[in-house]
Amino acid sequence: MLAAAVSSTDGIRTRAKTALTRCGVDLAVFKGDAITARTPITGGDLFALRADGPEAVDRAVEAAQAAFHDWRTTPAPLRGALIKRFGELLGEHQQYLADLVTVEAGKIRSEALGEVQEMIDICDFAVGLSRQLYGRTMPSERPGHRLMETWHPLGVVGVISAFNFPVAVWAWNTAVALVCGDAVVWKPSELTPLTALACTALLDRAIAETGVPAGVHQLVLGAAEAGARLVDSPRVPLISATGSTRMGREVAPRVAARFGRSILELGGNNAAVVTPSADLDLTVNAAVFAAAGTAGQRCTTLRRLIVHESIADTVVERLVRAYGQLPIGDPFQDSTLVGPLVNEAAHTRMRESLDRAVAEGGTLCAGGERQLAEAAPDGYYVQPAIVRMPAQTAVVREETFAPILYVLTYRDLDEAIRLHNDVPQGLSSGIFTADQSEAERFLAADGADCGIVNVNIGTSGAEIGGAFGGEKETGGGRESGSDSWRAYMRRATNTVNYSGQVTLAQGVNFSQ
Ligand code: UN1
Repeated sequence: MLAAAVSSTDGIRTRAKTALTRCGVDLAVFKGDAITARTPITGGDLFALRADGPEAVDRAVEAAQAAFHDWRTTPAPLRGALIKRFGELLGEHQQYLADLVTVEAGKIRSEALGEVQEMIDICDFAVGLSRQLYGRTMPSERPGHRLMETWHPLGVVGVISAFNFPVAVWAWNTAVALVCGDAVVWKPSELTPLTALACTALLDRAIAETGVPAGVHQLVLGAAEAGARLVDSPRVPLISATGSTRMGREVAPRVAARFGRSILELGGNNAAVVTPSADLDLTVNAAVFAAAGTAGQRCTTLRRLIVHESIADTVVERLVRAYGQLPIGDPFQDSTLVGPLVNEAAHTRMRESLDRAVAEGGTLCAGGERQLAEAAPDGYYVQPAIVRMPAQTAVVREETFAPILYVLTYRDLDEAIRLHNDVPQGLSSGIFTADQSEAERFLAADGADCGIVNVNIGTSGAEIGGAFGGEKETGGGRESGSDSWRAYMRRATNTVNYSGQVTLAQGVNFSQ
């Protein structure tokens, strides 16, 4: 289903200006010509901006480090007060921030509001965390000794974020890192500078209002060279980077070479298994959001459906029918469910993958066509695609950041799990079943090998309370909830001797 028209670039620019101003961004930043803020809705240019070069990145790291020296001794619950205020400001500006997410990432309204909600939620979580940065006390083997651990702030955290979650993933890192007593230098995607400016303005306001050291958060806008400088900076003990596996392959060894730590959240190739006992209404409903939602541009997007051969025809038929009803178009229109791809390159990659899939024996069952090319010649709207594959061929094993759902079939659950795990990536997974033993098998040690494993839920749309991340080429990092905070702190093991005597561990005797 198609909307007839899309908003004009001028209208979108006006909307962006209002949102930026309301969030406290000084529009005087729009000088220079190194970065162009644009919108995938029309493909039109909105504003030109300066880019921060390597020296500016160094200055940001220095300023963050200076602020860190005071911030690390601020009691954690007081650090929480900053995030509490920031969360309130996010709530008050939710509509404006969502506008900017729609403008820059092309997300539909509900998903853009949801992304901002994810920021608010992680702030709540981090405020609670500020009173729960627990260390353990262990029994000492020596009399009159106490053995314990303390978690201390780590230093400056470099956050590199991607276009598809331009603000939520930054917030997962930043809310937690700040509560942990770290300072943050943020290098957002060059495709989404406006959301970054708006969030930074709100955080700066919270920083000023709560009397926090001014430099604890720094924004650097720039291309890959700015990111590279941050990655190589010896004064940044932790790099948290979200993006492609290709990007992670560059970042990880460089950070490791200087003995830095990294949290990597890279590509996914997420699959769901559909067993004969599955509730098909629920399955189709969940799969359509997971595969076609966000125009297939989540790292958690459902890319493979592994269906029992006895129900595969029915499942595909129902999916094709549902895909035919999907309203595609301007994400600012309330009825739209599928917005644009981020740019022409994303569309080219989708086309190439579909051609490869067909060459590898696949049958295109739905979608794949470009839409609205007349109304938006530089906007890339596509009909989400479903391709039935005879086997898990090379193209299926790669992540294409676009709405392509490959459907494979299986005979027994062992085969389904084997297929499921036989890809290089390991982010998110799901099983649709009413059979508890099948669900448990999928969740077990010899089941799905991903960081996120769901039952009767699609692969995307995780809550912030859990740890988020995945295995294999997804990079192994964990962010957001649960005990992910530990990666943002350093652990000190403390032994205190109150016995008045020297007793050596392991029974060692060294007395003269
Ligand atoms: C991403 O696509 O990089 O689970 C993050 C989800 C969202 C986060 C996705 N909460 O789909």
